[in-house]
Order: sequence, then structure tokens, then C-alpha cells
Amino acid sequence: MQRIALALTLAVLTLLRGPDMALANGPVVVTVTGQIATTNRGAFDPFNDSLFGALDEKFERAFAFTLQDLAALPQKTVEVGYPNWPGPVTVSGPTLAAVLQAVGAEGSEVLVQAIDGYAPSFKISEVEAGTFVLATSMAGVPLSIGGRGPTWLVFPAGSYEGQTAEDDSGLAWAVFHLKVTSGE
Ligand SMILES: Nc1nc2c(c(=O)[nH]1)N[C@H]1C(S)=C(S)[C@@H](COP(=O)(O)O)O[C@H]1N2
Ligand SMILES: [Mo]
Repeated sequence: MQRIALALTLAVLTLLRGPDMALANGPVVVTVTGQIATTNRGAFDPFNDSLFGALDEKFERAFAFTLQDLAALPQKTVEVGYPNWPGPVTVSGPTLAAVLQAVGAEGSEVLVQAIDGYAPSFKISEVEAGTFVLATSMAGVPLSIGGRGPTWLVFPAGSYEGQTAEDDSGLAWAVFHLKVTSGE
């Protein structure tokens, strides 16, 4: 009787857990590589890490964030506009500084790489002094793959030395990879 009760309990628990337990936390959306103190995954795998491979990015260890992980970091909402945009946008997400802090970034520069290979880099001192949001939503709507998602680096004009009021070129959309380096 006890054995049956135990078996039933396990069966119910398995059903409740369901096959989607692993999906509940969602896919990894941003991976941080390079000079970081805290990691949660191992080296580049040529089969599984195919986009990294295609962009010729190899790493020994990294920290992988799901959207849920990013949402657990301190969030920031900013309104930002550039002259060539249809209008200002309101985006939310963790600050880039908070993401870098969470992984114990030790370098002086961060490369912000998008799915299409676009990869501007920034001085971490400027990232910490300014307002760089690694946005996960716009007007409350999660950013999509095919649009500006999974994450979009958004900052107001004048955020780094020499940035003009018109220049939105560093605002990488479709960001999936941050690489911390010493600059050279
Ligand atoms: N992933 C990605 N982000 C990007 C770019 C890009 O080519 N790929 N272009 C940048 C440049 S040069 C500009 S001016 C702005 C606006 O470009 P868009 O109108 O193509 O978004 O996005 C920036 N972010
Ligand atoms: Mo541009």
C-alpha cells in the first residue's frame, strides 16, 4: 500500500513537473565571455555553439543568462530618442553595468555582439558612468528575434566620448554575446 502511494505520488509529481520544466526558464539569450570572474558554463562547443562558431568566437568558460536571469537583475527603464527614429522609445531591462557586475567583469572594454555579427565595443568606465540599458522589452512588450531582440543595447546620445547627438550606430539590436576584454 505504501509502495503504491509512493509510486502514485511520484507519478503525480512527474506530471506536475511535466516535460516543460526545462522550458519554463526559457532559452539562454545572452552569454558573457572573456575576462569574467563568475561563470556557469564551460568552453565553446563547436556543435552546440554554432552561432559563436560562425562568428569565430571561441571561449573557455562563460556566463549564460536566460530572460528570467536578466529579469532578476536590477532593472532600468529609459526613454531614448535619436533624430532618425520615428520617435522616442521607452525600453526596460538590466543595465549593461549590472550584467557586467553580476559576472565579475575584470576587463576594461566590452564588446557587444549581435546575431548578425555587428559588434561595437565600449569602455567599461563609460558603461558604469552612463546609462546603458540592455533592453529586453519596449513599451512593455518583450523584444523579438527578427526584431530588436533578444536584447537591444540602448543609451542616450553623449554616452561615450565623441558620440554625437545623431549617432545611434552603437545601439546594437539582436544582441546575444558580451565579451569582456582588456582592450587590446
Ligand atoms: N545588430 C545590429 N545592430 C545595429 C546595426 C546593425 O547593422 N546590426 N546597425 C547600427 C547602426 S550603424 C545604426 S545607425 C542603428 C540604426 O540602424 P537600423 O536603422 O538598421 O536599426 O542601429 C545600429 N545597430
Ligand atoms: Mo549607421
